[in-house]
This record gives sequence, C-alpha cells and structure tokens, in this order.
Amino acid sequence: MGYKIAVVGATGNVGREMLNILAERQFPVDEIVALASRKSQGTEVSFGDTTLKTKDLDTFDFTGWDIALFAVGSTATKEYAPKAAASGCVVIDNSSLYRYDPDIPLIVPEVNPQAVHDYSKKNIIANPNCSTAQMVVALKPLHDRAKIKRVVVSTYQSVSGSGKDAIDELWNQTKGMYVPGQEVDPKVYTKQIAFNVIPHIDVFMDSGDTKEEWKMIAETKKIVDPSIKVTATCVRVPVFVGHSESINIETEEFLDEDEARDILRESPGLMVIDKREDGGYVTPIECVGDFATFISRIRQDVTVENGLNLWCVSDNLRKGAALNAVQIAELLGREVLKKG
Ligand code: 11C
Repeated sequence: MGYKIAVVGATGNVGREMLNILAERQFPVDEIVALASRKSQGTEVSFGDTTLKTKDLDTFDFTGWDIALFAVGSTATKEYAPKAAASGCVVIDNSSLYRYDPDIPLIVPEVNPQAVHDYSKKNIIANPNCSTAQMVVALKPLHDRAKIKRVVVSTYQSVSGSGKDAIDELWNQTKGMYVPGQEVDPKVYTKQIAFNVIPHIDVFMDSGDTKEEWKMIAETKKIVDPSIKVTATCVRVPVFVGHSESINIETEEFLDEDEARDILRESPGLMVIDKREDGGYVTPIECVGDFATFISRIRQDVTVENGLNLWCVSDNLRKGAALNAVQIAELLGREVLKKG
C-alpha cells in the first residue's frame, strides 16, 4: 500500500521538479493529483511516463489524502495549507510562511530528521530556503565533530531562485545585448542581471541585511544549533540553475582540512570533488539535475585559530526545494505514516 499525494503549484518550476523527483525516486504513490490555480486548470504536467492534468486547488477536498507538497507563494499557502492540514493531510511547505513558527518543524533530513515527530502539532512541516538547505548539509557533520562557533557565507545564487520570469529576464537580456534595439530593461531585478552580479536578494531589513541573508541566519539556528553565529552576503549571479556558496567556518576544536574532507566524504547528501588542480572543483552548471550537494576547495583558514574554508554547490530547485521536500515525505513515511 502506498500514499495519496497532492502536489500544489504543480505547474511552477519547483512543483514540476517535485513530480519529477517523486517519479525518479519511485516514491510509493497510490494516487497522485497535480493542483494549481484555476487559470492553470487543465495544464498538463509530467509524472514519470504519465501525464497529469492539473485540477483546481480552490475547490479541491484534501480529505483522505496523506501528504500535500506545497510549492506556491506565501499568500496561497496561507489560504490553502491550513485547510489541507485540518482535513488530516500532512502539508510539506516550500514557502517561508511557517519556517519560523516554533510549533512547525523545519527539516533537512540529513541534519535534523528527529524533528519529523513534531509534525503533528499543526500537521505542517516546513522546507527551508534553498541557500540554507545546501549549507546545513555541509555544516552538520563538521559541527558534530568540532562544534562550529561562527560561519561567514557569501552566496552566488542563480536566477531560477526568483522564478520563471527571472529566467526569461536573464535569457532575453543576454540575447538583447547582441542585438541593437532589443535591449531588455530590468523588471524582476533592480539592476541588469546579464553580465553582472547583484548583491541584493529579497527585501531589505532594518539591520541592513536582506531577508535572504536573515533567512540563512535564522534557519541555520533552527535546523542545526541556535548557538551557531552566521553572517551572510547573498548575491544574485547570471546563472540559470545552481546556487554556489563560499563558506568560512570557525570551530571550537581544531579540525584539520584532511580530516574535514574525510568527514564530508562520508556524510549523507554530500559529494566531495576536491582536487587541487585545474578543474578539480564543481561549478553550478555541473550540479544541475543532481541530488547531491557538492563540496570543493576544502582548506584551512590560517587567519584564525580553528578555521576552514569550503565551496558548496547544489541544484537550488532540487536540494534547495523539491528534493528536500520529497526527502521529508520519505522520512515522514518511514518514521510516522508507515504505509509504503
Ligand atoms: C532565491 N532563495 O534564490 C531564494 C528562493 O524563501 O524559499 C527561495 C525563497 C524561499 O531567490
């Protein structure tokens, strides 16, 4: 016996990836429904070798459905997730709406799987921000060994993190640079993204940090350990898919770079590619479509007593969103619902 699964926001980038990943990982599905807004009703989406026609989220009754994977914005989530949860369906939500609610677990299965047992307080589990998800997979095993005190992270985030219009903006702006008269003004972003980098993701906060930077700080504390200090600078780069991060880590105990490399090699969800030679590291284009979070450039930071640097790359639509949500569904099935 398998599960009855709803994918909410099935026509978006993340919703489509959720359907792909459920099929790729052969999630034990008895029945699956693709839901979207009324204007997308009837749109066809792929699920493995089959095609699903999306149904109207507004009129859908979640009674009798086991798990709903939500990949819609916070406004639609606020309206529909509580309805689904109240009808007994466990919601796994990719928006930021519930992440900081103390009664809702925020889970990266490689890091804090035990939190799944707290799902029943509200029947909702939150999926973290993409830039946090890949970073905490790398931090956790190092924290277990040497206790991380402080993290300084700079991100290089792809435009797919901002959705389809941003992908189109990068594509059209890039083409427009070569065709006189077809230049494309910034719309999604505040400045030109083609051949440029923009140190601004999400809204500005009073502290001067952006919300994206704040999310990395708050979510790392909730998922890994509230004692870890994080400071972040999040930057949008002209890459379609794949977020990259330069991570500087200060630990309480000394951790040698070779031991760190061995620990990361053995840790779940990670793939270490770290040869100290030309091309012996991973770039975002190479991680697209993969499940792993890739780690390269592991080396001592000798400017502090116990410091390490590393480079971390992952497919933001997968580990940063759809894959992590499906992994939470797998965890929930294994540990709690036990149907598959
Ligand atoms: C970006 N990280 O790359 C964002 C996208 O809180 O789930 C995901 C935002 C979120 O723009």
